[in-house]
Amino acid sequence: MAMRPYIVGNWKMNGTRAMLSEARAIDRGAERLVKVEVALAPPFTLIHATRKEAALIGVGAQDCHAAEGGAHTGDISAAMIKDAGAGFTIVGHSERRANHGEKDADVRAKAEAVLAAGMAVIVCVGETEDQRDAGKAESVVARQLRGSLPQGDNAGEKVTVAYEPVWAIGTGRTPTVEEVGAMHRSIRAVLKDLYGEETGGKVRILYGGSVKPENAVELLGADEVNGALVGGASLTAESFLGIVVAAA
Ligand code: G2H
Repeated sequence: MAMRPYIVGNWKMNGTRAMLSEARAIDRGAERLVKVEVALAPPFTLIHATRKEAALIGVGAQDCHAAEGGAHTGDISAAMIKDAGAGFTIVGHSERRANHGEKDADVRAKAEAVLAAGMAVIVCVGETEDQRDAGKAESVVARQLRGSLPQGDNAGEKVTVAYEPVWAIGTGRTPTVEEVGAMHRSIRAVLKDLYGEETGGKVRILYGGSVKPENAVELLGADEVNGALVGGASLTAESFLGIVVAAA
């Protein structure tokens, strides 16, 4: 049976309380589209308010610290995020890997902290343009998966993977449907190897990178694509709901 598509908006470092009206509109729009699971990851500062304003959609965070607490000025733990009303956290986004030097082991520690706090986790992976041009895209992503995905009992049951080719993020460029399908099939094989045939077969694999209403039908139709992680096009209800409609 086909999986229910999962469309997640990643607001990145965008949004003040004025943007809660968009979250409300997304929530109202999603109500009519029960075939699709919809979620938003606003900045930390809006998690609590988004949870209160948008009752139906999932609400999550974009990152967390791996430690439970302590002397980490400016950081936020997974338990704090859950306490603010979140049900999931994204980890390992390429902007975190590039801008904050996060390595696979850091991403895994964060993913395991998210699960320990009782939330689901979205783990991001993706190759750079140079790596793709060198023919190493699939091996790079496989290495990231093996190094970043959480381990432990039942870990695979609360995991979603987001494949985001770095060269497609915010650039307007997207891989071909064939390239997306080939990568997602390769990710599925790694997931089955890591988590077993049954659990690995059920992990949702999202595509991310310049998804828009205009290209969503095509990208979501690629092999083994179970949804999308959407940045720029999630900032208004109009464009985000256009993608949700395309997934329905
Ligand atoms: C990739 C994506 C969301 P955008 O980072 O995670 O952003 O859709 O703006 O490329």
